[in-house]
Amino acid sequence: MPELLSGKTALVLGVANKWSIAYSIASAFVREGASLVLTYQGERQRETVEELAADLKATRVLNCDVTKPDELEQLVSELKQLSPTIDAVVHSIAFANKDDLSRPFVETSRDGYLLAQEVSAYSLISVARALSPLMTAGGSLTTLTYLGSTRVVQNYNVMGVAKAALEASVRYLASDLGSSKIRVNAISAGPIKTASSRGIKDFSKVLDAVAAVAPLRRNTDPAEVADAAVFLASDLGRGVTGNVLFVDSGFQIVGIGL
Ligand code: NAD
Ligand code: IMJ
Repeated sequence: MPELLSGKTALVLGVANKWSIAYSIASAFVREGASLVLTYQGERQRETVEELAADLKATRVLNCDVTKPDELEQLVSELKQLSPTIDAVVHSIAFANKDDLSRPFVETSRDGYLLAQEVSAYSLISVARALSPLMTAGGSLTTLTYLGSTRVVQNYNVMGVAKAALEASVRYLASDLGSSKIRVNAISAGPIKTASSRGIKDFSKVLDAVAAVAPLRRNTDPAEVADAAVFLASDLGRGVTGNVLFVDSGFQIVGIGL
């Protein structure tokens, strides 16, 4: 099989550990011949991400907390020295206060709302603004979203509202950046066990409920999300922008599943 990303440089934001969806994506990108740059969120993650990056033979590992404009600027200046162009960017970042993912949605505080929006939605806009000038040969920006943006999913709450804003941002960014040949898309993944889902109340029940009714009658494997990300980053995805691509065993089409 020919490599789909050879000659391309990819930046992947959001690897925290080997269960991260971003890690599966990074490893599929390397399999397809991309040269890889990873970022981590602060000193606490550095060692783990550096070890994973070494396994993947990533060319560089850089610090970047997306809520800190100076760190994004620093990232851009280091990338400029590293590679003449960036061809693919993956944004796999979300955060909300844990309390806001278990209490009734109506109790969401202003601070909790703004935090979820800043980290999970606004950061896509700041990443696009910072990195698009480096994507001089055109390219692809892909983010991760979840069905809770358009449907009520128990406990997803403030994250659902942030994902709605993220998906709308994908469309506006796709419109702005299309003339620079930069495509912007989201992958809506089915529930996957990661650090961001493990602690969630009743998450195992969610996994079982999805597998029981999804057309494919199983849960989503992060490798399937990663292969869709390869498609979007590759030339095979050249006509696709402003889209939300569901990689969820088909769960989102189900009305009543028996
Ligand atoms: P994860 O915890 O491995 O990844 C979340 C990442 O966000 C971490 O690497 C964390 O460091 C990063 N992050 C949080 N705040 C940040 C900040 N201020 N600056 C930089 N990075 C920051 O969990 P995951 O499940 O791999 O989540 C990745 C993405 O996939 C998220 O957008 C999530 O909403 C989405 N998603 C997850 C699932 C699922 O079931 N796990 C399903 C659909 C979509
Ligand atoms: C998260 C909460 C509630 C229900 C959920 C999830 N379902 C799924 C997720 C059904 C699939 C995972 N997901 C799609 C996310 O986007 C998770 C985001 C997240 C998770 C945490 C947990 C730990 C924490 N803050 C978080 N912020 C965002 O402190």
